[in-house]
Amino acid sequence: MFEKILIANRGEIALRIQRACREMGIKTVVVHSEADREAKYVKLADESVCIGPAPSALSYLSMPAIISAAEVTDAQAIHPGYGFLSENADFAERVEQSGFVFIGPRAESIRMMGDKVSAKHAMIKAGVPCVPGSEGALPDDPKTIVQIARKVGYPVIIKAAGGGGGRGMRVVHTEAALLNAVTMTKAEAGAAFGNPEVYMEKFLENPRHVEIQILADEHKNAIWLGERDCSMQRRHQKVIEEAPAPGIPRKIIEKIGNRCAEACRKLGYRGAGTFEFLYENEEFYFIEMNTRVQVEHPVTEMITGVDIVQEQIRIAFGEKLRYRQTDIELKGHSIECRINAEDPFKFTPSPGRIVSWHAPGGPGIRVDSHAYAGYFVPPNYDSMIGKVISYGATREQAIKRMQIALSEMVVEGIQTNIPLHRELMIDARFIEGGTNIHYLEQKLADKPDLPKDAKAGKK
Ligand code: MV4
Repeated sequence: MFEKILIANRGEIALRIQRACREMGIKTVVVHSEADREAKYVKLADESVCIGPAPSALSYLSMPAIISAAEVTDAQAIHPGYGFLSENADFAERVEQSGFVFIGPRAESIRMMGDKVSAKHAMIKAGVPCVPGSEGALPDDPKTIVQIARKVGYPVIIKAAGGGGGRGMRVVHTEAALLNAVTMTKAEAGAAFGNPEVYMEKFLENPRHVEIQILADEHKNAIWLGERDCSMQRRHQKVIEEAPAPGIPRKIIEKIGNRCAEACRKLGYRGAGTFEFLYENEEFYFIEMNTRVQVEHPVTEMITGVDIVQEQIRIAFGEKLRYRQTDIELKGHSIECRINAEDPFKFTPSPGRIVSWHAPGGPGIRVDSHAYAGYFVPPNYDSMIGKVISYGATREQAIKRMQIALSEMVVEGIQTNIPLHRELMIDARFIEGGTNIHYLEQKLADKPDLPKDAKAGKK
C-alpha cells in the first residue's frame, strides 16, 4: 500500500481523507493556503505544506505548487477530494507525468465526462438511458436546430457541453425563442468554458435528482452502491441528501444500477464515480457523471458499510475490488444535512470566528466537520463547514435522530443554516418523502416574511 498520500484539498474532506489514510496506516501530507494555516486538520496531519495565499487560484488550484509539495515531501499519491482540481483532466495527467498516482479515474475518463456531449454519447453507447434530445452537439444550421426541437418537443433545454452542475443552460418554451436562446447559450459557453458547443434535451418539468454511486477497479470489476436522492437543493447547491431514495421501486433502481456498473466495465472506468439522473414518472434519465468523491458520499457509506474513500485509495494502488455486487446489501436509511456558514433564510455567507461549537452525537449520528470552538471560517471558500449524517433502521428513525441531533447542535459566533434544517426535518412534504428538485425553492418563495430578493427562484 502507499506509505504517504498528499491531500490536495481543505476543510471537512481533507479531514475525511486523512482519517481514511490513518485507518489504513498511510502517512498524510496536507497542503494549505495561508488562510487555512491554523486549521486543526493541518496540525493533525503528519506533514503540512503552505502552498500559497488565500485565493484558491493561487493555492488549491495551483498545479505546480501542489506537485512541488508532493515532490518535497516524498508523497506517492495525490487525493484531490471534491471541487478544486478534482475533475481537472490536465491535473490528473500532470500528477501522473510527475511520477505520482492520481487517486481518481484516468485523465481520459475525466475528460470524457467533463464534456457533457461526449459523456452522453458514451452513455448511449453503453446502454444507459439518457434524456431524449439532440444526438450530440447542435449544428450551426438554424433550420436543422428548429427541426430537432420540433422532434424533441417543447419545452426544451439548451445545455453547454462544457457546463454541468447547473452552469450554462437555458430553458426554451417556444419556437420563437429557440434560436436566440441557442445563440446566447453558445456565446456564454464560449466565454465561460472555452467551448461554444451546446446540445439540446427535452426539459423535464418536475424531476427528482437521484444518483448512483459506483466503484470500479482497473481490472474491469465494477459495482454500484445504491442510490442517493439529492432533490432538496437551492440554486444547484444540495442542502439535504438521503439514501435510499424514498418511494422508488427497487426493481427500477436495480435495473439502472446494474446498467451503471456495466457501463463502467464497458468504458474501462476506474475509481469512484457518480451517475447523475433525473427521475420522473418511474423513469431514469442520465444527465451527467461525476468522476470524484462527492460531498454526500457518507449516506452511501452508512447504508452499505463500505468506506468509499478507502476504496478509492485501494483502487488507485491497483488492487482488485474487495466486494462483489452480491456482497453489497443496502441496510437502513441515512440522511445528510449540509451545515453552511450562512444566513439560514437569506443565504448570505457568514464567515468569521466560531465562538462555541457543540456537535451532536449519540446512536446513529456522524459529524464530518473540521470546525471547532475558536475556528475561524475564512471568507475565501465555499460556505460548507461540515455535515451531520444520521442513520436509522428506517427513514422515520433517521429523521427522528436528525431532529434530535439538530436540536442538540449549537454553533455561535457565525450564522449557520441549522435553523433551516430544523424546519425541513419537520416539513410535512419532506417527511412524506419524494419531493422534487423545485420543492425547496418553492417553499422558500412561499415564506411570507422575507425580503423578495432573498427568495430563491426569483432571479
Ligand atoms: C435538466 C433539467 C430538466 N430537464 N435537464 C441542473 C444541473 C445539471 N446537473 C442539470 N440540471 C438540470 N437538467 C433536463 N433535460 C433540470 C435540471 C435542474 C436540476 C437538476 C438536478 C438538481 C437540481 C436542478 C435544479 C434545476 C434544474
